[in-house]
Amino acid sequence: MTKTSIPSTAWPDSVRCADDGDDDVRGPGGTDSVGIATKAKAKPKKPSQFKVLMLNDDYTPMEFVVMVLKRFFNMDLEQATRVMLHVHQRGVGVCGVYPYEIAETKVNQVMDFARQNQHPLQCTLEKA
Ligand code: TYC
Repeated sequence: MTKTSIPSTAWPDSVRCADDGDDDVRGPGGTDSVGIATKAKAKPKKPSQFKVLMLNDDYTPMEFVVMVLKRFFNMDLEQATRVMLHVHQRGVGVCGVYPYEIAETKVNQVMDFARQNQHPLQCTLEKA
Protein backbone atom coordinates (compact mmCIF):
# COMPACT_ATOMS: atom_id res chain seq x y z
CA MET A 1 0.00 0.00 0.00
CA THR A 2 1.33 3.43 -0.92
CA LYS A 3 0.83 6.52 1.19
CA THR A 4 -0.59 9.61 -0.61
CA SER A 5 -0.15 13.16 0.55
CA ILE A 6 -1.10 16.51 -0.87
CA PRO A 7 2.07 18.34 -1.87
CA SER A 8 2.27 21.76 -0.23
CA THR A 9 3.37 23.28 -3.55
CA ALA A 10 -0.13 22.64 -4.97
CA TRP A 11 -1.42 25.77 -3.26
CA PRO A 12 -0.88 29.18 -4.79
CA ASP A 13 0.68 31.86 -2.59
CA SER A 14 -2.65 33.67 -2.26
CA VAL A 15 -4.21 30.95 -0.14
CA ARG A 16 -1.25 30.49 2.14
CA CYS A 17 -2.23 32.86 4.93
CA ALA A 18 -5.63 33.54 6.40
CA ASP A 19 -5.31 37.31 6.45
CA ASP A 20 -3.89 37.74 2.98
CA GLY A 21 -6.07 40.77 2.27
CA ASP A 22 -5.36 43.95 0.40
CA ASP A 23 -4.01 45.74 3.39
CA ASP A 24 -1.15 43.61 4.58
CA VAL A 25 2.40 44.78 4.92
CA ARG A 26 4.89 43.20 2.55
CA GLY A 27 8.49 43.78 1.77
CA PRO A 28 9.69 44.41 -1.79
CA GLY A 29 10.15 40.68 -2.38
CA GLY A 30 6.54 39.94 -1.58
CA THR A 31 7.33 38.10 1.64
CA ASP A 32 5.44 38.86 4.80
CA SER A 33 7.33 41.29 6.97
CA VAL A 34 6.89 43.64 9.85
CA GLY A 35 8.00 47.23 9.50
CA ILE A 36 7.19 50.25 7.39
CA ALA A 37 4.24 49.87 5.05
CA THR A 38 5.33 50.59 1.50
CA LYS A 39 1.91 50.39 -0.10
CA ALA A 40 0.19 53.75 -0.53
CA LYS A 41 -3.25 53.79 1.00
CA ALA A 42 -6.06 54.27 -1.53
CA LYS A 43 -7.44 57.77 -0.98
CA PRO A 44 -10.88 58.08 -2.57
CA LYS A 45 -11.53 61.63 -3.76
CA LYS A 46 -14.98 63.03 -3.09
CA PRO A 47 -16.48 64.15 -6.40
CA SER A 48 -16.14 67.91 -6.87
CA GLN A 49 -19.30 69.93 -7.06
CA PHE A 50 -20.46 72.26 -9.83
CA LYS A 51 -22.94 75.14 -9.80
CA VAL A 52 -25.47 75.26 -12.61
CA LEU A 53 -25.92 78.93 -13.50
CA MET A 54 -28.80 80.54 -15.40
CA LEU A 55 -28.10 83.69 -17.42
CA ASN A 56 -30.45 86.56 -18.11
CA ASP A 57 -31.45 87.67 -21.61
CA ASP A 58 -33.98 90.14 -22.98
CA TYR A 59 -36.22 87.70 -24.86
CA THR A 60 -36.97 84.51 -22.92
CA PRO A 61 -40.39 84.88 -21.22
CA MET A 62 -40.34 84.86 -17.41
CA GLU A 63 -42.96 82.09 -17.37
CA PHE A 64 -40.68 79.89 -19.47
CA VAL A 65 -37.77 80.34 -17.05
CA VAL A 66 -40.03 79.49 -14.12
CA MET A 67 -41.18 76.35 -15.97
CA VAL A 68 -37.53 75.33 -16.59
CA LEU A 69 -36.61 75.80 -12.94
CA LYS A 70 -39.60 73.71 -11.81
CA ARG A 71 -39.05 70.98 -14.41
CA PHE A 72 -35.28 70.46 -14.27
CA PHE A 73 -34.37 71.70 -10.80
CA ASN A 74 -37.42 70.41 -8.91
CA MET A 75 -38.31 73.85 -7.50
CA ASP A 76 -41.80 74.80 -6.41
CA LEU A 77 -43.48 77.87 -7.92
CA GLU A 78 -42.27 80.17 -5.14
CA GLN A 79 -38.60 79.11 -5.34
CA ALA A 80 -38.62 79.16 -9.13
CA THR A 81 -40.12 82.67 -9.21
CA ARG A 82 -37.54 83.91 -6.70
CA VAL A 83 -34.59 82.49 -8.69
CA MET A 84 -35.99 83.75 -12.02
CA LEU A 85 -36.42 87.30 -10.63
CA HIS A 86 -32.92 87.17 -9.14
CA VAL A 87 -31.48 86.26 -12.58
CA HIS A 88 -33.66 88.89 -14.28
CA GLN A 89 -32.40 91.62 -11.92
CA ARG A 90 -28.76 90.55 -11.37
CA GLY A 91 -27.90 88.86 -14.66
CA VAL A 92 -26.98 85.43 -13.29
CA GLY A 93 -28.20 83.01 -10.61
CA VAL A 94 -27.58 79.53 -9.21
CA CYS A 95 -30.13 76.84 -10.07
CA GLY A 96 -28.41 74.13 -8.02
CA VAL A 97 -25.10 72.45 -7.10
CA TYR A 98 -24.33 68.91 -8.31
CA PRO A 99 -21.51 66.47 -9.13
CA TYR A 100 -20.04 67.20 -12.58
CA GLU A 101 -21.98 64.65 -14.64
CA ILE A 102 -25.33 65.62 -13.19
CA ALA A 103 -24.62 69.34 -13.58
CA GLU A 104 -23.60 68.80 -17.21
CA THR A 105 -26.78 66.80 -17.88
CA LYS A 106 -28.92 69.60 -16.39
CA VAL A 107 -27.20 72.21 -18.58
CA ASN A 108 -27.81 70.09 -21.70
CA GLN A 109 -31.44 69.47 -20.78
CA VAL A 110 -32.10 73.19 -20.24
CA MET A 111 -30.28 74.24 -23.43
CA ASP A 112 -32.10 71.60 -25.52
CA PHE A 113 -35.49 72.55 -24.08
CA ALA A 114 -34.86 76.28 -24.66
CA ARG A 115 -33.74 75.60 -28.26
CA GLN A 116 -36.79 73.42 -28.98
CA ASN A 117 -38.95 76.35 -27.85
CA GLN A 118 -36.87 78.91 -29.76
CA HIS A 119 -35.76 80.85 -26.70
CA PRO A 120 -32.19 82.13 -26.32
CA LEU A 121 -31.99 81.07 -22.65
CA GLN A 122 -28.43 80.20 -21.61
CA CYS A 123 -27.28 77.93 -18.84
CA THR A 124 -23.71 77.05 -17.83
CA LEU A 125 -21.47 75.31 -15.27
CA GLU A 126 -19.03 76.70 -12.74
CA LYS A 127 -16.89 74.85 -10.19
CA ALA A 128 -18.47 75.31 -6.75
N1 TYC B 1 -35.22 89.03 -18.77
C1 TYC B 1 -36.28 88.19 -19.24
C2 TYC B 1 -37.51 89.05 -19.57
O1 TYC B 1 -37.58 90.19 -19.20
C3 TYC B 1 -36.68 87.13 -18.22
C4 TYC B 1 -35.58 86.20 -17.94
C5 TYC B 1 -35.29 85.84 -16.61
C6 TYC B 1 -34.83 85.61 -18.96
C7 TYC B 1 -34.29 84.94 -16.32
C8 TYC B 1 -33.82 84.70 -18.68
O2 TYC B 1 -32.58 83.45 -17.05
C9 TYC B 1 -33.56 84.39 -17.36
N2 TYC B 1 -38.46 88.47 -20.26
